[in-house]
Amino acid sequence: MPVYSVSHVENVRICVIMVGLPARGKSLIAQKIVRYLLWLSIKSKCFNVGSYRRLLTLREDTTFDFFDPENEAGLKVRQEAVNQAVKDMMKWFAEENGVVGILDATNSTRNRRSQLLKLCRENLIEPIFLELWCDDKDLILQNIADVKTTSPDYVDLDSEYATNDFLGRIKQYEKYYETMDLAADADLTFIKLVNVTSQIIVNRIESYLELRIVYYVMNLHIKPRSIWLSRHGESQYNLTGQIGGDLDLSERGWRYAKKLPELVLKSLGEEHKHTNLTVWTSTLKRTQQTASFLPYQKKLEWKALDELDAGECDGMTYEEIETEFPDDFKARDDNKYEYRYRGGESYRDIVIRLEPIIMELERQENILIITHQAVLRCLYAYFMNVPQEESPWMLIPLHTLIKLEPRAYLTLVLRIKADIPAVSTYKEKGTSQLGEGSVNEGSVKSRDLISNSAT
Ligand SMILES: *[C@@H]1O[C@H](CO)[C@@H](O)[C@H](O)[C@H]1NC(C)=O
Ligand SMILES: *[C@@H]1O[C@H](CO)[C@@H](O)[C@H](O)[C@H]1NC(C)=O
Ligand SMILES: *[C@@H]1O[C@H](CO)[C@@H](O)[C@H](O)[C@H]1NC(C)=O
Ligand SMILES: CC(=O)N[C@H]1CO[C@H](CO)[C@@H](O)[C@@H]1O
Repeated sequence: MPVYSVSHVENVRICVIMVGLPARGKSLIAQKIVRYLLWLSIKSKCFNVGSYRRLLTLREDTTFDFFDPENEAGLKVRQEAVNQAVKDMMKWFAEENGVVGILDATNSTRNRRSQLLKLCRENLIEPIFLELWCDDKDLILQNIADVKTTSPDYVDLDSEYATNDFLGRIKQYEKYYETMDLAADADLTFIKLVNVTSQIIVNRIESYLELRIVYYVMNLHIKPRSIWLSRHGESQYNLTGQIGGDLDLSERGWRYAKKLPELVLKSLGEEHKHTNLTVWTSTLKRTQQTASFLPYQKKLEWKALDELDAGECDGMTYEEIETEFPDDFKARDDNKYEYRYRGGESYRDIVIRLEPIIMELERQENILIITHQAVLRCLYAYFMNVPQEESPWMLIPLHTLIKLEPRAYLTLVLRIKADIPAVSTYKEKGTSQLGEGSVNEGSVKSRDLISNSAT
């Protein structure tokens, strides 16, 4: 049963220790795991040793020589950075009831790893090593390109300089790197991903939560790709402000459907205009009609993408709900994420049914998803790390195409408006009236390292 109740993970504490040379995508994967677990309401946090190091040194001092194992000053600073990160992580486990902490460091030697192992065991934390091993030169160069354009270490630096410096840094680590090994590390819990996921070695996975993490990383790939999200075009129910149902598009909704292929092309740009997208819709007519003019062969319907089930309130307007079920109306406003419609669903229920969609999305490349407001909010929250208190209130207007481009340290967001009017289906807290009022896109905050650069 894929339900993550708090009691289920009670008393389980896991430390994921990243292992791997620089430019293997460790930070990217560490952040993705955190984002995924937070989305499932499992308290997680990433402790990135690189950011601790940056606080301890000036950038001028961190050219690749700094990473030479013979460079004592450099070694001291790096050791200090690891110590501080570990200390903060232990404090977070103890004082904030953290469940999954990720230590994002190189931890290149067996000796270093055994120290961490000891510390975890002393604190009753399950350690799991996650190694990213790769000897595919193209992949490494691609990672370097990504890091260099987005890492704080290389802001404003010349591109060729940055690449060479980074290659130099990797060489320094290679001097003492020891990979995870089935013989030497037989007793440890670890996952080793070779060339991303061409080969996966899994050793001694014990708890259910560890297994979830393993399953998630097994689905990941790091090929560049984009994900497009759109709500269906305006539907007939807008005339009346009713929710739910399975009605046809309105005339303006059809206009949006006809315009959608052009919006997608615009978002692809001239260079990529021949890119093949796969289109996913829900099983409801309004999403399939919205997809009907798209020139792509591959279209899939997912029941899991259907709109939040409003149960007994299906087909009612918000005003009717307020009159007929005043307590429910208020309860939903008070905690929209948890509120479950009579005989229907809550936002949390949607997140649970979307989990297979997220897994499949991670495995796929370019996907365009046409779905419904509540479902789209949950998907967007996953990619943009939007907290639960905010996600059910996010403004995702009709007739707007959203393109998400996941990168190493952030997700780029492009919103393209179709310029076809539509009614607002946004309901603010405390009213049954529809309309966007004072809420704007600025209220959608992105957290941590995953930032939102809307254009
Ligand atoms: C990883 O990929 C590279 C390049 O494709 C290949 O030469 C190498 O054999 C692969 N390594 C393993 C262990 O699969
Ligand atoms: C949608 O609703 C607006 C006003 O609420 C109305 O002007 C418009 O005609 C409707 N569109 C259709 C045809 O459904
Ligand atoms: C996209 O898919 C179509 C049909 O499946 C195919 O004819 C076309 O060559 C593909 N285009 C690219 C760029 O792969
Ligand atoms: C960044 C990092 O964790 N590096 C450490 C890995 O382990 C070796 C050996 O203990 C240390 O010298 C590094 O500083």
